[in-house]
Amino acid sequence: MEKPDILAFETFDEWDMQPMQEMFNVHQFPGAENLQALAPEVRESIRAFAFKGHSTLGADIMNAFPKLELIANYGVGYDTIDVAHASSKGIKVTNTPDVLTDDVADLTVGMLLALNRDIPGASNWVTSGNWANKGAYPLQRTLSGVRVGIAGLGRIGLAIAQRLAPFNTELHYYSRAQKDTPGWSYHNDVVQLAKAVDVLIVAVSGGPDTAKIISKQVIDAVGSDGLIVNCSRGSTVDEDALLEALENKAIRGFASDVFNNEPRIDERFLTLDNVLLQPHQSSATIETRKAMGKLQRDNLTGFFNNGALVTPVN
Ligand code: 8YV
Repeated sequence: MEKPDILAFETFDEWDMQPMQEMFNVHQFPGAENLQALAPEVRESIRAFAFKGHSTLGADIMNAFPKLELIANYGVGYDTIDVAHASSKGIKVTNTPDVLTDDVADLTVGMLLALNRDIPGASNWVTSGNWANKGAYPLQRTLSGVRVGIAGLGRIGLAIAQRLAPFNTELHYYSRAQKDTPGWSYHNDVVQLAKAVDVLIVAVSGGPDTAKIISKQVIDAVGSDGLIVNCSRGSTVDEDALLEALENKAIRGFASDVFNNEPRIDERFLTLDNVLLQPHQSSATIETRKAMGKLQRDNLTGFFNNGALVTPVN
């Protein structure tokens, strides 16, 4: 059987590219502005996208590939993919859930611990010689007994909550429907959740439904003693309102793995001393990235073998 032609977006690690090339004729996406760099016969041969990254994948790109049948996303979030348009054209979309849940939850808890105790600042205190010259580092805050609110109790939000429960925290959450989680307080509104907690963790999926769900009102409700930690998407936060709150110390701190306009994030973040910033790397371990690549390929091969998708989105 002839190998199907597919288009790879962004660069893939060798451990992904090699098996992909064994099964498919892999062509490289030249960028949305540069589609004419693909010969028309190549463009017309492409049957699937091995999508990776966070660029916009809209109707214009999909429509340029008349034989496109499948978009296999490397990642659980697919907010930049126009799934409605894909569905309208009979194009299937898949993602890579579950395999990254633990790593994302681990990094989120790590960000909270690091922000709350200012672990990076304290490390700098030692390496700069301040410990020897100036003495003890300023006192930080405890996590024990703190009220933690999780906005979005899907797979990742739940894994974060399960990790934080043994830290002797009081758990609150917001989600569209109440879950069977005895002892955790449900709020059907994010502002109400923010009012009830000391730490707000953002774990909703990205996309239009959650755009700026962390609004100025939510940020104000978190208050000057509160922290916000974001592991979802930059789009979920009103960044202007957040930056203003951080500059005015209207909240105590912000930790995040995700931003608008990554990697060229708003430069105001870079000058703040009450933030902990990560380069969108919560799933970035060798083990998880290999598992994500395998799941993406399993969707591609399943589709071309017998139409079976492991983790369909639409
Ligand atoms: C990215 C992510 O997919 O899974 C997601 O939704 O945001 C990440 O795991 C990863 O950075 C590759 O682009």
